[in-house]
Amino acid sequence: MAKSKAALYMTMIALAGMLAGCGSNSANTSGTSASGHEGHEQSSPAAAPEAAESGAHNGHGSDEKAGSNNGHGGHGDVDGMEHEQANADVLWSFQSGQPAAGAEEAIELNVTDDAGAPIEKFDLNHEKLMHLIAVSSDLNYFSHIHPNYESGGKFTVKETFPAAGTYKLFADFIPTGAAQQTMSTEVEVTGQAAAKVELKADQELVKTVEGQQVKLALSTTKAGEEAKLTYTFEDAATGEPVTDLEPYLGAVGHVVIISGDLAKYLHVHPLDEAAKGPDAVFATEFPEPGVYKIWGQFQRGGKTFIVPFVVNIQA
Ligand SMILES: [Cu+2]
Repeated sequence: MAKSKAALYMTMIALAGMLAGCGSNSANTSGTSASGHEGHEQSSPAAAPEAAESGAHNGHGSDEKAGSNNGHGGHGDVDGMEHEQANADVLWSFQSGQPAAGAEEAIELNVTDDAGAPIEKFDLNHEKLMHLIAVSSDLNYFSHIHPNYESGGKFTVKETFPAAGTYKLFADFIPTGAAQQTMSTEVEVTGQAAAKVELKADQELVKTVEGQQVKLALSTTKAGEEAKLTYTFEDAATGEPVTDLEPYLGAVGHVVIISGDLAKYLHVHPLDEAAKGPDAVFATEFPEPGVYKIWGQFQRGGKTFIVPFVVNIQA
């Protein structure tokens, strides 16, 4: 990339960051992606509970930190307010300067330490070095993708934002020897906006997705308590329990939870990663009262599917 272009790039990122900070529009759901684990789906990853308080980290430097409590790793903090270890920083670059709705955008993430030196080594976490979740500000659009590691702390990935508006992107990764990090940014996408979808708690936590009837039970709907999320699957046509769920990124399912104000991000892995159904159980803790959207991402018959639910968490 030529120098002048790089400069323009950075300017645009800063601009995008500023725009993102002051408004929120909506975007649409892209629907379920048929392709394995990459792509846009209306759902998400899962894992041991890693709660993250997502700060904001824009191209111009405001920092967003997400504490993380990685269930297998055992480090990170639940409330995400502080983390001592491994303060990573991510510089986000959008190749076009400002993404346009419907156009494929190349995204570059450069991971550095606090001093600005590249972080070059990362641990695999559920088969990937980095997980990236992009959501529209109304949480109607959800995309779970996996940036490729180039070298020198640089990751690249392509994403097509479906409609205009503000999007929030969360990258989670584990610098070798450090706690899991979640960094985020906001970006304003130009073009045709979609109708904003109201985020409203589901009356009933049951949905039929791609032939499976999926129920979600929460052991508590109170903030600050350990909440077990139990998904139960049955064949929608026959009513038979589903016992042949397949591993997706090394576990029976992946769950991502984001608060309605986009401030809290939790990436939760199953308690028993080898489960095959009819139950898949996850444990986490909702840090604060409010509305949360929960995307469960599962695989059966070689096909991944995403099950979204919206819940209300009380004080
Ligand atoms: Cu992922």
